Amino acid sequence: MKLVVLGFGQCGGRIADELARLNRRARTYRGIEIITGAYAINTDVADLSGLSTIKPDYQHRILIGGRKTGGHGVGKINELGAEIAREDSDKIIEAIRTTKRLFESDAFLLIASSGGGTGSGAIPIMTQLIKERYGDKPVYDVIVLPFEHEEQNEERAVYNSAVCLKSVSSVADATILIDNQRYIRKDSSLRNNLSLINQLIAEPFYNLLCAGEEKKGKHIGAKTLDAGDIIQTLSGWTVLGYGQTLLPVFSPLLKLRRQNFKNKSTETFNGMRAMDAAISELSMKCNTQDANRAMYLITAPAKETNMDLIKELADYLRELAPKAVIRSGDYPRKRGKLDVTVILSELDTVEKVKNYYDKSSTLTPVVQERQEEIKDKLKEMDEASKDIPTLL
Ligand SMILES: Nc1nc2c(ncn2[C@@H]2O[C@H](COP(=O)(O)OP(=O)(O)OP(=O)(O)O)[C@@H](O)[C@H]2O)c(=O)[nH]1
Ligand SMILES: [Mg+2]
Repeated sequence: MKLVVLGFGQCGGRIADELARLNRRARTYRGIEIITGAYAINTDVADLSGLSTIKPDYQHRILIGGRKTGGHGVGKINELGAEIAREDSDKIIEAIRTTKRLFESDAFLLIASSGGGTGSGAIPIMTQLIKERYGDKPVYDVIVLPFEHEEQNEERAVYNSAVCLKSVSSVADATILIDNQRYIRKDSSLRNNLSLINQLIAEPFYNLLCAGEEKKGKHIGAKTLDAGDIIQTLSGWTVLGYGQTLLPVFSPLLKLRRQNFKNKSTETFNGMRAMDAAISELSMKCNTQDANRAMYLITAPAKETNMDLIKELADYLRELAPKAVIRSGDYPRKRGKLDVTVILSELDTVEKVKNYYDKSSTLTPVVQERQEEIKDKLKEMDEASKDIPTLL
């Protein structure tokens, strides 16, 4: 599957940069292309210059709202992020138009955090405009949710998230939810290592996008999972999971073991372990039973996958998501590793999103009142200065 990737704000830009790196990896090690164009869009010049893989010209690192913000961001005011995106949308659309293999691309992937100002304000506006312009391609939005400590200490993070999620969910073909907090569950030192979190966020996309683009026979599985399957799976609220099991590479006994029945169960066990890890490490906590569509991809040495394993994994996922239409595929790759990528989509209940909505309905009047107060105070300042001459 080939994507056009657009990252908005600091978080979105950095994750788009990470995906651009995955594309470089796919090109170097697998000779395939998974991203046709990668763009970062921000109101902050410093954030744009801090990226490393997205091309460093103004058409790929796009500064918006330069006049309004002086290149310093919108300070978490997502209404301003939205307004600026609308005003400068031509710049972004024009950049997309020049993407070399735009017409070969299967979909757009837009990324932003929900808690900031620029990304969370710009992403719904651009999703809508891109959909209007390129109606034949789906538009998927990746939304990164704030850390717990941010939700507790900054009511703007909760309010922005609610507004962003509501807006995005009404325009995007699917909203992929990524909860920052999930990535520091096991190791809280990661909180200060956003770049490692970004790598973990991007990783599941690697095999998922590569599988359907393979041209070499030995890497084509019994059941290929291509762009069509992914498009059929992605709809509405969505989460991703990724898990892996390391396999012994040089085992003289391996060949012998493979021939007997016992070994088959070892292979199945390895696969189940990876699937287990994928499900327990979902990008956001949810109830798997709420999924109406699901998909898994198993990437492993051809000899490590067998029909038993594929069937076992399908049965396992069916138990976890009994309502879901399940699609699956296998992707034969080199020795030493077995990994499973899972998508749970069309979730009909998402507690975390509902919580943002609940908390924000009490915050909405407070935020609006505060904005009125700011306006009143500025008016007072204007009044006080009315008899003072000006130099302009
Ligand atoms: N995973 C991840 N989260 C990030 C990263 N950078 C910021 N965040 C999260 O994103 C939220 C803040 O949004 P930003 O993306 O920094 O904001 P912005 O879109 O640039 O908007 P303004 O700076 O307000 O103009 C917080 O919840 C951060 O924890 C990143 O590189 N990776
Ligand atoms: Mg910023």
